[in-house]
Amino acid sequence: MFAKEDRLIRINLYTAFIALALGAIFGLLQALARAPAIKLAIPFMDYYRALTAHGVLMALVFTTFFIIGLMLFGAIRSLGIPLHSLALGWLGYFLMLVGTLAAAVVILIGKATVLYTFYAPLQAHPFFYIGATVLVVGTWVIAAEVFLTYHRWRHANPGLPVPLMAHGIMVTFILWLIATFGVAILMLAMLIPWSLGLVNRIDPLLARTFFWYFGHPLVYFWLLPAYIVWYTVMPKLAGGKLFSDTLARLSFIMLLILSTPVGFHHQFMDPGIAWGWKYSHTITTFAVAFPSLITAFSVAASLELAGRARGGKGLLSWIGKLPWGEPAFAAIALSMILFAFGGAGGIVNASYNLNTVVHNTTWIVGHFHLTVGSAAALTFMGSSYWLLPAVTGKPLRWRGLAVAQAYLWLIGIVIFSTSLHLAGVLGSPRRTADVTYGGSPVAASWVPHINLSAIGGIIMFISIVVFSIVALGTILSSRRQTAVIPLAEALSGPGKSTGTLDRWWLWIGIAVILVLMAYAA
Ligand code: HAS
Repeated sequence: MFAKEDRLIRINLYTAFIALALGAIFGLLQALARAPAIKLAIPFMDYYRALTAHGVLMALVFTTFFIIGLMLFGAIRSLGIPLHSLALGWLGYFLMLVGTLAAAVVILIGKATVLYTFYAPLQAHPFFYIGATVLVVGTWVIAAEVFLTYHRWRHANPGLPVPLMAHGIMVTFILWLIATFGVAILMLAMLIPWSLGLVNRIDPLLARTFFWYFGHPLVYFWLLPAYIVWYTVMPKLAGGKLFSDTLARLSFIMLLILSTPVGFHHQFMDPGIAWGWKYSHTITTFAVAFPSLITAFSVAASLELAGRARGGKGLLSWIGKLPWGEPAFAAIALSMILFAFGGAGGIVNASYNLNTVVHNTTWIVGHFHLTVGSAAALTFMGSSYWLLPAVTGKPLRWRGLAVAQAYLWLIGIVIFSTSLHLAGVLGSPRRTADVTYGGSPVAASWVPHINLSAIGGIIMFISIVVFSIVALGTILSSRRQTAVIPLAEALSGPGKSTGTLDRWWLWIGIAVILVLMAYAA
């Protein structure tokens, strides 16, 4: 029924997989170059260029293309109608691809070594900024596609609650539009004119503020698709039902309104921002952790229901009854467990006094490999194990390898992230090529941890190689099989009619008011 749409979805997913594989190579090179025990000389480029390529490929390219593929799949399957216009979908894809290639070329030739945060006054070739802008415009075209498709569904189904998956997808794209407003101003009004030489001055603090206006909701643009899978697919993979549809909607809406007015928590240590603003962003930062706490409760309750339905008894023995040998379930469940630690680290980061200790140290690198690198990336890899069969019509190949991939990621990331957290507390700065600081005795305390992190990095690399083998084996397989899409039913909710949580304009209005209060008041 959706054969033409599935082609578009497949190409988005395959592009994401290529970015993941290339990003993993740069990740491995970095881990080996940074470890004093190995000190690998990266071929053809220095550490910072490799770091930029790794960050951009993983954090911006892999995530964006995968999310677009997953969201398009979820939109049409949950609404039960084809896309509004396939041409719009392809236009969005090609814009994203052209933008990515432009930025990638200038990074690889060493003209855009500005890391994935591209802070001024580090300056890149104009093609980097223009490419990134075209990539974002491509995502706006896809957002328009999703909104138009939703509009058609709504027209045909007045008064009905939006299916939960589509609800989460709408929230993801609305949040994305609000977030990318900040990066659009940063690019068009500041970085592009500056890189073209049209203006010769730039205000680094203002540029960072616009970056983090965008950068924090960006992390929820990564997280929301993972949450959509945790709520709408995981209960089914576990063999149970979603605990509460309404709680899921509530957490999506809370993320929508609270994700943007928090950017200053990335700038606690920046001079030039009054303490009152930093304090107000601290409050909203703690508030935005609430939907994640709701998620922890609801998803754990759904899994407990499944575990008990499988015969689990007692306080915790239901956990052992869950299908830990199933590739998609194992990867996604492990990503949840890792996120519990990543989220706790986020609370540390958000506490001003503790932030003074961990800011700009490898602790932060440990934090974001548990969050975007596990809650999001491992969920995306796990989701590929049911998504690829659904969009290719082929069974998943080498299921045992796929299960091993998930556990390898767990082992690798635990070693990698724990050692970086520990090194960070000892004061090891992030984004430095020479970890030893020329043999400084202070640096000697964190060197063993950095060496250990390289072992974690190697295991994570192997995990991505195994993932790539399974994905490629499935894509190239000649076997055919009709896949069942694992969409969960809810134990409770939604009601029969559209509730307040489906009223988009109300929540968009509140989100915009909060943004104005946090940044423009
Ligand atoms: Fe963060 C820095 C605070 C969440 C990503 N964060 C970063 C950076 C990245 C990032 C990339 O306040 C570095 C940026 C850079 O390069 O400079 N972060 C938070 C807080 C949260 C948080 C309070 N971060 C995320 C998520 C990310 C992400 C999500 C990506 C996807 N972060 C910060 C701060 C900084 C920061 C400061 C700046 C630091 C600095 O100084 O530079 C919260 O939203 C976290 C809430 C989450 C929880 C966990 C809930 C647990 C769940 C798991 C459930 C598990 C179950 C187990 C059910 C409270 C939902 C299942 C059971 C079974 C048996 C299977």
